[in-house]
Amino acid sequence: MLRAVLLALAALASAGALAQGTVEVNIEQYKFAPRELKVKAGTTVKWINNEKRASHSVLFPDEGGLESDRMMPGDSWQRTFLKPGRYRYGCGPHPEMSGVVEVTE
Ligand SMILES: [Cu+2]
Repeated sequence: MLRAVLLALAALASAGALAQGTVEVNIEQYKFAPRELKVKAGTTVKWINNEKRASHSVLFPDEGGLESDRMMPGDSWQRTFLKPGRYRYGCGPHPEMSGVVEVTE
């Protein structure tokens, strides 16, 4: 019983942290919106593919090509940024797409 209550509390706490610390980037019409994002260190950025058909990824060329799985319409992917810096990114299959996450202290 106590264990169940503790688990419920832990779930609530993590849900609260998520709601506070997550910023969404919408992917639609082959664009990331907002294209430039400024967040504090520790923030999670969640990319959501809102296309009708196209699939996309999130690719960080400055970090050895770190890339998300391919996101089908309706899929999302998230990354938590712990270190301040300017993180340029693009889309694997569509080099014309680009965005930036600027992480401050
Ligand atoms: Cu794309």
